[in-house]
Amino acid sequence: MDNELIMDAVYEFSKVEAEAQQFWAEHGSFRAVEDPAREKFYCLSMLPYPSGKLHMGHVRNYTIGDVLTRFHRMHGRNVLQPMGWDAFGLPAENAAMQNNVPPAKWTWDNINYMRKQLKIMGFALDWEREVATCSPEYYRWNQWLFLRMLEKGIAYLKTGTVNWDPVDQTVLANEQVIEGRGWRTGALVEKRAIPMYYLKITEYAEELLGVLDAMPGWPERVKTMQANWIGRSEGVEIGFPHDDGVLKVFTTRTDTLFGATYVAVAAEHPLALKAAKNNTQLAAFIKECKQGAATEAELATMEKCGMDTGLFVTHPLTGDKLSIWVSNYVLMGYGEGAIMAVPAHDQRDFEFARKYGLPITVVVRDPDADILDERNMEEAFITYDGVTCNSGKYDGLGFASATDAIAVDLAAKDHGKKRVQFRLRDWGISRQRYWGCPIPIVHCDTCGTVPVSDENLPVTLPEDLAPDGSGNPLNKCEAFVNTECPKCGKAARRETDTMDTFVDSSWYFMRYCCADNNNAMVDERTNYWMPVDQYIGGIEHAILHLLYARFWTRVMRDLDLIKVDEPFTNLLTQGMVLNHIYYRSDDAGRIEYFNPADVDVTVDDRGKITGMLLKTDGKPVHSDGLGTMSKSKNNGVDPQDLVDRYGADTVRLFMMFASPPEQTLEWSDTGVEGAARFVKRLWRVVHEHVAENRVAELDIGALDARQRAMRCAVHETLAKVTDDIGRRFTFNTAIAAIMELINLLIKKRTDATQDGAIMQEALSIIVQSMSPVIPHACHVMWQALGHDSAVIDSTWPEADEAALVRDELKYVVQVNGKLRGHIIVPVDAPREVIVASATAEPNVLRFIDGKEIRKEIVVPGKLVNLVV
Ligand code: ANZ
Ligand code: ZN
Repeated sequence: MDNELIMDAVYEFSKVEAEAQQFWAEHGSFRAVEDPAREKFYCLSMLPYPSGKLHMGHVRNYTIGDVLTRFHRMHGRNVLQPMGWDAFGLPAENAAMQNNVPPAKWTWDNINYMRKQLKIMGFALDWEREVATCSPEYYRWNQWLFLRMLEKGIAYLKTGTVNWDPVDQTVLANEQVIEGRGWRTGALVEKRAIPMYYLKITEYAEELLGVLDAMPGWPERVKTMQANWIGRSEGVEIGFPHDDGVLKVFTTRTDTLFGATYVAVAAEHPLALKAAKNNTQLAAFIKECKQGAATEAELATMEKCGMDTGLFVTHPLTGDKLSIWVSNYVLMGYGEGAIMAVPAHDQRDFEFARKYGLPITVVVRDPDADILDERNMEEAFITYDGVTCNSGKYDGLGFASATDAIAVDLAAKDHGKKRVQFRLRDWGISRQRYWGCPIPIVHCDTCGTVPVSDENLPVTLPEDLAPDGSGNPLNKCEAFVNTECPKCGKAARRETDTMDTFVDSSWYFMRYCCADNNNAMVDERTNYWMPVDQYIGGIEHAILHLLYARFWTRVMRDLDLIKVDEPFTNLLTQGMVLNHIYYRSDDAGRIEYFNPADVDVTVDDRGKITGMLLKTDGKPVHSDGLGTMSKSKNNGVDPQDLVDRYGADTVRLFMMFASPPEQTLEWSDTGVEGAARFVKRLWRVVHEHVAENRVAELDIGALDARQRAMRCAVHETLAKVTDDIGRRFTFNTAIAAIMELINLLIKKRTDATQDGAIMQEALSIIVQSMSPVIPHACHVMWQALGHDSAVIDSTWPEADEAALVRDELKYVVQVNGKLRGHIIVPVDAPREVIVASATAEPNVLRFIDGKEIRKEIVVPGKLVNLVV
């Protein structure tokens, strides 16, 4: 290392940042090498979609990851922090249509630009492991694993429904359907049944749910979201006999069986289709249902309608005839696609029964009240704490005993068995989209669907196509489509569906471990690094991405490719970055949003807003409060502008200081300026100290009380900062503590010889503690302080226990419970001395002067309260 001290008096961020980055690049500082002898730490941030340029959410996410990376590295751990690109997906196709550039070019251009931006931020990334999911070297392993899944029956073909735009003659993704219409054409979207590939995530449902409790490193809220999504229900499958067989329903309320007054099936249910064969009205109704809402959320709010099939089932215990209805609130994809309807105790059934005049029978009662009269019920009576009634020999039982008793009798008649039902569905991965990983399947007229053989992987996606709005361009690409059947060799056609992009992000973190291996998906290095020790990303991925990654990891485990069960040991979900929203609306109700940077906000001296004027025309705009930074609200701040103005360190510092990572971060220009001032101040203090060139060695035995107190503050702050960063993730309080410490040192230091030594120790500790947050400035300051190693290679300092022993204590002094002053007394001061010191404090004296002290309360180490 260059020992010559180069530290300008004035902090010039561009020079400082270039110098530090050059050092890291030359020394390969962030290259991670497997070393079984060392404790590893895999620090991972969710990879970005290459949309064009970094936004504030990225910057926040990656700064958090970087602070932790550098912190753990300085603790001697072998840290891996990689980066890559979630590069397939719809936005590239939309951009392609707008600008007529192939998605591949658009994507790679964006990647190249955003990579530069990440480098400017100074993140400690190992760029040798970079992965782009749109590169054949990566996605060939999607294809390879898909083939393994096919062999094991984890991947299978099934008819699924898609959104079909009849005008564009194309399949739409869910997000392209807006209020039932195609986003481009505005045409009414139809449901179409087509064959698609599914992955059996349901086979892992029990495990994915069961282990959540044993994952202390995940936020409770995320675990709850996952549990709800998996949705485990214990219930009974009940058979209702009819003329041609038995209608099965799934219920979680077997205790209400005697209250079933009709049964209902989904529009796609075989019984509905059969009944519709000679009932045109019913056929029309079924068709209407198919066009309707698709999601469960939509179904919940939708008007419930149905139609009687004219058919009947027999109640398995009473023998009563119950009519069979087709109804739009019964989902084909859940349970048996059929329900027993209990209007008295299920709100959907209640509304339906009232609408169509179906009978309602109360079979659960509040044990301390009369049985409800169905004629004047206004809503279903829903409770698990009631007892059964109107249920023959089962009367008077609670939920659990009624369920058990009825289930036993149903089982004896072979009309029911207990079972567990999951809300989770198998994962449909076929997308009728161009910009994705090709599904490695060939369609042969003779052999059917035939998997591509391993030697012929990857099935490479042509990169020169551009969608034009008329469906997947792969369909028209003869060079791609025409091939030979791997089985019989005859001419055949390639599958043109591509994989859901969630496939790409389900295992990228394992590929980083061995990104250069072109012979295998993963290798021993993957076992070294996995699981990820710290994963950081947005809460919007709490469900699907994390669940798919957990599933995919288990599939790879069961194929003996890796050894871990859970991919992410600790999870941190960072909050959104918010900014003000300003708008105007015209008479037609059209809303125009203005960027906060273009609005002048005036405040009175109390901070109350007095005006919001658009800078360009001086006329008022309205405020819509704070909201997530987004294009649609035009309230984004471009991180690049800030970096250009203030440097990466200031931007990083603002991000970490403005709020704790899991909470939302409110954008503030003054906050950024404050961060910039702090970096400059620290720089100035260090520069002054270095320039003074006070060379005395620290001699702890020679320190006086004032000097010991200074050192105590330094080491107390260090202990706090270490805990705040490493355990609590409260980077903001760590930074605040350092700011306070600097103020205190400046106030307390004198020209005394040992003060120079204390400042040397203190500033070294401060620079090391701040280096994860503002690594560039700290890199230069550390050298200037005379250290031989680079700060990134230095060992995180440890608080000196001896320095933490205080020889003085600070007491709060109250008079009649009100704060009146502070005193400092020796640690071993007896009670009389403490009280004497308190009563002598000038401000306290004003409140007790001439009065009789009736009581003296002393809380050791804390407080004195004088009662007068
Ligand atoms: C009778 C009953 C009585 C029900 C009652 C509820 C309350 P979870 O808890 O989500 O598993 N159900 C079953 N299959 C359905 C389908 N395909 N579409 C719509 N609803 C369906 O929900 C289980 C309950 O949801 C089942 O219990 C069934 O209604 C309904 F007082 O059966 B219940
Ligand atoms: Zn063939």
